[in-house]
Amino acid sequence: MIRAFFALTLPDTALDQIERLQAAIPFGRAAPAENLHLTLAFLGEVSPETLEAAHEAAETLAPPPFALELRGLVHLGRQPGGVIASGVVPEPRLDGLAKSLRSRLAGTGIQLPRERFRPHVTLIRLRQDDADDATLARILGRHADFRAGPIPVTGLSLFRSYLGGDSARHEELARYSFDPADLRDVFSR
Ligand code: 2AM
Repeated sequence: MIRAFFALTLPDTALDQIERLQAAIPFGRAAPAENLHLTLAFLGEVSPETLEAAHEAAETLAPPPFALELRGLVHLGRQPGGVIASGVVPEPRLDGLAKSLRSRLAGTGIQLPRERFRPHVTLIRLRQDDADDATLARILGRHADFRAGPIPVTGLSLFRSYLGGDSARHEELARYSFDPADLRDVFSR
């Protein structure tokens, strides 16, 4: 079985900003730059046939390119533990992209976890005793003005995730670029 997910990758400028922010948070395990992504749909453990069906479904997507912006920090998951993630400025085209991807996947019979789409980029993974509520609240407040972007979204990627060791390893299996004819619009804005 193959553990896989669809995600947006981030450009180097955003990764640099994120790495500076991670360095300013004095606890938890920072996600390495090569693991930073915005998950659109988590497939879980799937067979090679299901992965192929997911790949074919993603190939039919043709949304217009758009840009997004990271903003502020949020804590996700149960405290103690969970993760610190960057939030994302609400962007209907991002929600639309996740929705059409998920409905195409569902159309091929793939069962996705029932979690609603909550755009974020996981930055720090917390162990149970890393930070108490007050410390966590202080850090989230201190970095509430974190911003990264605008980040042009010109395609998405299918990743395989290998668990084990200190942090998972992600391998990009496929990249789905949006219509190159539209890219000039995003970059010229
Ligand atoms: P996240 O950090 O954006 O939450 C690979 O496991 C990736 O899939 C993780 O980095 C995680 O991204 C995302 N993911 C989303 N839902 C998940 C779930 N239920 N279990 C594990 N990973 C999930």
